[in-house]
Amino acid sequence: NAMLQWQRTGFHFQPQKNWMNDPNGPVYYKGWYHLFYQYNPEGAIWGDKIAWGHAVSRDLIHWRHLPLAMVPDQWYDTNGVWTGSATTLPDGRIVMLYTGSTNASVQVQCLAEPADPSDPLLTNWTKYAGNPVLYPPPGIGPKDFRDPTTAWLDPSDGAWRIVIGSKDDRGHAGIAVTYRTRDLVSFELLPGLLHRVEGTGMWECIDFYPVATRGRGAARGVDMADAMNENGAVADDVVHVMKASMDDDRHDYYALGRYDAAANAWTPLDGDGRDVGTGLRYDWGKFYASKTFYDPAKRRRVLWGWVGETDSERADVAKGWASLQGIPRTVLFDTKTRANLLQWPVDEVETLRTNSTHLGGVTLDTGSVFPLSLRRATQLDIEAEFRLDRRAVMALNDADVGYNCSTSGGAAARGALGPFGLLVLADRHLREQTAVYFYVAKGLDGSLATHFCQDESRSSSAGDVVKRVVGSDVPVLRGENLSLRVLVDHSIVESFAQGGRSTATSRVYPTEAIYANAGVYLFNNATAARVTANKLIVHEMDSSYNQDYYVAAAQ
Ligand code: DQQ
Repeated sequence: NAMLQWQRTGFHFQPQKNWMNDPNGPVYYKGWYHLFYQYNPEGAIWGDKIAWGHAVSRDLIHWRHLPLAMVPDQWYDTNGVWTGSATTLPDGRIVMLYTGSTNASVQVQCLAEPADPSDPLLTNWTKYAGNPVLYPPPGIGPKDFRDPTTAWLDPSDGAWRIVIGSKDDRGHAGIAVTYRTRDLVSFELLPGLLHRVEGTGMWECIDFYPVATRGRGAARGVDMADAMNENGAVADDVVHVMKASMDDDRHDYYALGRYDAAANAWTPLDGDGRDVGTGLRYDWGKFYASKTFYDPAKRRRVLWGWVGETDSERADVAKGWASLQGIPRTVLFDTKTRANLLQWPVDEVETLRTNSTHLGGVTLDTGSVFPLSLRRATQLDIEAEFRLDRRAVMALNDADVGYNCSTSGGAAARGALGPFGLLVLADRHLREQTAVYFYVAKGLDGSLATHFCQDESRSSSAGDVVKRVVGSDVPVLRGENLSLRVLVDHSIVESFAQGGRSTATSRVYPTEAIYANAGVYLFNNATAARVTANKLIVHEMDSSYNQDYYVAAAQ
């Protein structure tokens, strides 16, 4: 449907057509980044014949699509080749562990390896003849056992560990179970649970990885093996992130904790209040089934997340495709707050920047909107920093108490110290707009709290779209400005506040604010404070689907 063509992105990953969901087995191999993904070759909706799509890149931004890596062609995965992870063996070879949905819809774990390890593109895959390698253990439901993590070697015994997500019907608890294996073929269930959180339901796509918390190491990623000493004790400048994709509410939750390998236990640093599912999310918008990998080439940990559609299934079928992947994000421990991760678009995305417009120093009166003059505003990378006028401090007494993005009136509901920020994918009459904004309010204890929200409620005049106000409070430390990074790409707005302490991704479906009719505005809807945009740089972005790039790169 040509009418819907504008919704396709310029620099976010998507297949040429059909349905996509979770990122699978991201890995770096012989100079290439590989992304596999859940894919339905038969249409634009999820189905019972899910296969593994595959693409490769030199830089995580320019992708070359390859043939399907695996399809459901065995009794143990005939209902779907589901989510899995890559493991790099000590000799450099790669293996994949994935979930098969069997002919009886039982969830089993399976092993596959490249048919030709000398092929850097890893085009063909061979499933292990002895599959499946793992069945649901006693006490676990046959349909509640999926999405194996990357395996890591425990130095204490030289054997591999993997984690798989499930649920325990007693207490409707999400659980993480650990297996030990020497050969990735026969597995032993470790006693106890790596973790369990009451009331959170089925945990899909568990991710478990270390981040460094101190010194120069904190600026780099950490591979599992580098986080432990030879006895299997975790280094004291490392914490482990546990992430679960919660099937109940379809969000990716994480927490920081201590991993005790000998005890097969992980414990959240800050107790129950900030446990997996009760505290932090990777993203407050549409972002699910994410997975990290360690990139040895750039010594960083990179996060991929599935960004689904929020329009109707009917609209997806009409346009012939569904879903995007977010721009890959580097993940680091926040050494300033020491309480959260920092997520940031990989540096390589900046190579797409062209035509940069610098507009710093604009002051916005209360209740004002300021249009930016840009050539094209459908593909952007925006860097902005705001400061509230000094008088704002005086207005503090009037600030509302206990603001909440999702129950607020969004960008149109005025308070003393917010909302203010950016309107993107906005038409000339501002009938359609996606607002990315801050709102300063008082916390329940009277202290100052800054909220970072994304308001989708006027993002489209189409009716069959889920439109919400999403976001959360975000830590702002003494002396910091309020900062935003916003990636705009036709039908996706991916925003990062305070250097990546909080993020929000929205799918949007403007009908008027498309092509040359899309614009960007600064706005300040606070009633008591002027706002200055100290810094405002808008980069127009090239498209990444440039096949010539690959002809050159392959030679
Ligand atoms: N998607 C896969 C499952 C996983 C779910 C099936 C998460 O393996 O649990 O497509 O989106």
